[in-house]
Amino acid sequence: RYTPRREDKFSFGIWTVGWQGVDVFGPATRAPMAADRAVRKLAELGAYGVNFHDNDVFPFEASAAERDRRVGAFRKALDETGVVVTTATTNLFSHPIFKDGAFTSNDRDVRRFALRKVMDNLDLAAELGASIYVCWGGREGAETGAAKDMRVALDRYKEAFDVLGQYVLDKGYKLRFAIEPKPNEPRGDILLPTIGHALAFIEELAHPELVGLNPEVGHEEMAGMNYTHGLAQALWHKKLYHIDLNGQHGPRFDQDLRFGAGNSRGAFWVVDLIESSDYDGPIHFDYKPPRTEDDDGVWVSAAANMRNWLILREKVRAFRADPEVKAALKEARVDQLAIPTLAQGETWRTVRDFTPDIETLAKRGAAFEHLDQLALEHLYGVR
Ligand code: GLT
Ligand code: MN
Ligand code: MN
Ligand code: MN
Repeated sequence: RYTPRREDKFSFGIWTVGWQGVDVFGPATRAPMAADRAVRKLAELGAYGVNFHDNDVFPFEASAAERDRRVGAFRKALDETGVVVTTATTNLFSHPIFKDGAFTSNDRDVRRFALRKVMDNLDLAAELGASIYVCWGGREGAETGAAKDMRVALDRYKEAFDVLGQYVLDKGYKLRFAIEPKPNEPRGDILLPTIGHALAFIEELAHPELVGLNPEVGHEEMAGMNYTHGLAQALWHKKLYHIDLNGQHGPRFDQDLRFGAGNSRGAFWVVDLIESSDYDGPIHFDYKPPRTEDDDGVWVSAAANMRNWLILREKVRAFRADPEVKAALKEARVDQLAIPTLAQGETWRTVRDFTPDIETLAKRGAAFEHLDQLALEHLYGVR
């Protein structure tokens, strides 16, 4: 009943199941996982696609021969399983040279090398058939005040997207970039901290049509934002290129829990929005199997992401089909918001002296609580 199918388009970052559990207070609790093993195991669980960083497939220091060998093994696993590369990205945060950022490092050589590193992996991404290229600028930021002029840093951030956009156009790649906002961690404060900041930034680029968003549940919730509302605004701007699904318990460190854990009420509305939208990218999970888990636990938690999506999808569909919900929606006048405030041909003159029955309007309840309780009862499984 909750078995993932290809058409569900579930995908995972290679680094998710491959996370060894290193955190600020302790070393790895699990062995390294080769990218090809991750692909094979994810395929067994019913995943359709993957996203990868260059250095999820081969190490930063890899020789050309080593890189080819690792990419070969990765490609073989993809071919043999039919798992698709939907998305790719660059690791611009692990190596010490990126300690002050990549595109916005104060060091120009680091910035130039970062562009080169992205171009190298754009070639591989195009070769493997990716259509979205994620840009998470985890190290683009600061802990201190005077060390970085944020306005100048934004000039350099824009310059990077302009150069990389031109590269993709000149090469004829069918790739679009998706910026992933995050407010903090690993930097004290990260540039482009929320969906809204990133949307405004995109409009200043040379090729805004090549750049959209990859919002992550936990990152928006760390900033106290409503993730579903953020997705809705990204959709409204036609900028929702990709989604990073996971779970988070409010504003605290980035938890990257499996989807459906953490804010499960929020997860219900995420599924509801995506189901009713024209988003047709992968249903992508970017989570971390907790450090407590062994290899078996990794696959239990990986499978649970997809299972939770399917469970919530069933609940959302039942909610939307429920006649009592339909009546409650009507009662809450949800449909009326779709009616333009001015009718065809009307102008400000029409409403310039509009005087409704203020007393009646002020007394009238919105009837939202009944509607929301019906949603919760579907979520709690009693309807
Ligand atoms: C890293 C980060 C994620 C980003 C990945 C893309 S890497 O794990 O925490 O949120 O999506 O670079
Ligand atoms: Mn992410
Ligand atoms: Mn995260
Ligand atoms: Mn993450």
